[in-house]
Amino acid sequence: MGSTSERASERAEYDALIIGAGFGGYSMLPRLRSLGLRVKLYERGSGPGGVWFWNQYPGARVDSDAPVYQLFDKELWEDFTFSERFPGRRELQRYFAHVEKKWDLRKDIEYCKNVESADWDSTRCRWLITCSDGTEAECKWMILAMGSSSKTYIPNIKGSSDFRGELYHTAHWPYYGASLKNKRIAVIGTGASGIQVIQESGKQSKHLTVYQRTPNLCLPMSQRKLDPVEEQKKKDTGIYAEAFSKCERTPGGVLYESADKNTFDDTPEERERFYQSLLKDGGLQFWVSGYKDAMTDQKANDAAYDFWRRMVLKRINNPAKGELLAPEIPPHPYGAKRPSLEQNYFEVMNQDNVDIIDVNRFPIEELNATGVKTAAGQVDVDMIIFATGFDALTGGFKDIQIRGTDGRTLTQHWEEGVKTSIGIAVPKFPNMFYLFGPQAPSTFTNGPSCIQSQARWIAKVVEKLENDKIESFEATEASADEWLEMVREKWDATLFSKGKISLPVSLLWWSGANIPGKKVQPLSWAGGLPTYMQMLERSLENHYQGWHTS
Ligand code: N01
Repeated sequence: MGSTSERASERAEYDALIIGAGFGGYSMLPRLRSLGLRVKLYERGSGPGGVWFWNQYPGARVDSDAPVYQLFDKELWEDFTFSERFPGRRELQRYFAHVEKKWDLRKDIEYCKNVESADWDSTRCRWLITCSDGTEAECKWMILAMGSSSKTYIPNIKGSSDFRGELYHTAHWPYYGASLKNKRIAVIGTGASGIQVIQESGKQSKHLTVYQRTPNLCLPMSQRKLDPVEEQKKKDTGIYAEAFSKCERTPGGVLYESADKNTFDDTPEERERFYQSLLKDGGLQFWVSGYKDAMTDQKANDAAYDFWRRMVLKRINNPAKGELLAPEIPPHPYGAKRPSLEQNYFEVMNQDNVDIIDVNRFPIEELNATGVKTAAGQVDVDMIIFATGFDALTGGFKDIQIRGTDGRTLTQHWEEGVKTSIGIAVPKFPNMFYLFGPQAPSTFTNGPSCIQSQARWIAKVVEKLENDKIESFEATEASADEWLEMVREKWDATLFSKGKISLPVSLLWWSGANIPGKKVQPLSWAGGLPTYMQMLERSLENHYQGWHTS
């Protein structure tokens, strides 16, 4: 090993270093480059896409409507048109390749670069970065764009290493593919990934056993092919541009928002018609555009659940399965967990070769050489698929030892609870911003809408700081304390927590409750994207009132 000074001379120097080549990294890189900064992006995968690079499982597709699940720049959308309303992973990968080419991003990206540590050097106001292949770099600005779902979660089940068949997590699906055909398959978990992989397994497998803990109160996707001629017309007549602009004005960064009426303002007949109309066009509208009291009033929420249940039960002819998939007593208030979008989920669950095991009643006791054992018995399978989700929002930060001004890592700081400044920066970690992470509107928004708004703000701030010759920019403790309060207050006003009705918080990955030992707290800002952006702007007023500068 050379001396410190020798090593320093081998260190690549950048003005800004971005970690992650998903929507976050791709939103940041061109913006910082256009400021004239020397920028580099490190990505641990071998290609772009972030979640769309890693989630290779059969059936993976987005549940945000086209055209708003993309970057909103005209030069990108004018010559790329998605072919489906809800694009699949392959098309999303092609989209990232299109962005990379169009913006000539590749020259500033290094793939297969796994960042292991980042240390703040307070004498020089630089981040010192180390990668697992020995690469060292330093930068003034560090942007963490690992996203909300980069660290997978697999429950610790006895005997996992004894299983002799194929075993995958949905987000670590082999790149070369893994056939489901004619196999006996077990799927553990029924979140968004579970629903999608179950639909595919149901089509192809010999037998499928689904291990369900909480039924997914999913909604019809109403997938459809997009007509390129129609889409071109929408581009030419300003409909695309208006859609992207609207995404910056609605709380969820989507094209729709809740109705301006309460549930019981309508008669039962009107209510029925309204619910039907929300379901008719598919997508998340039943959740997002419903009555405005649906997430704050128990009775209003019950009415939505009752309607949803009636619709689902019509599609299930086995009463025992019906009770597991759409139980009489709701598992939680409707929408307090993000509903997924389904295409033929309930028909698949109806099939004779598909079994559902309720793991609340029959917990998984062990995995063994041939399959899965619960109190209901042994099921021998060829493949086990963990669709058990992520250490969401904060997990990705744990893979990098990030040491701030006091030498403690970010993970150590957050062990006592996540505290951030407006969901974009952390006290004691100067010149560091993150995108689509904890205490931002992340979970409650369309990803690209939230990410691009944050990226625009970061680029604007960096430009201003560079012009003002500021070397160090650090969130104040006071602003982080204030933000913590505000996040809690907004959360408490909804059904996500102890608001006006019962508490489903223990069920939510939105609060960290899915990870054993993780502190349970609100991890997303429930006050909407426009309000969030106002808070960011306000923090800069009166000479950067929410920040220390030097
Ligand atoms: O993960 P999840 P996901 N035994 O955490 C269950 C985005 N996404 O990968 O509900 C048995 O939602 C767990 O049970 P419960 C999207 O934002 C988007 O599916 O906690 N089961 C749950 O059913 C999404 O919300 C898309 O009781 C266990 C499941 O595993 C987010 O990613 C596609 C268990 C985990 O579901 C996460 O989705 C995919 C155990 N020990 C993902 N532990 C689209 O855009 C956990 N579970 C379409």
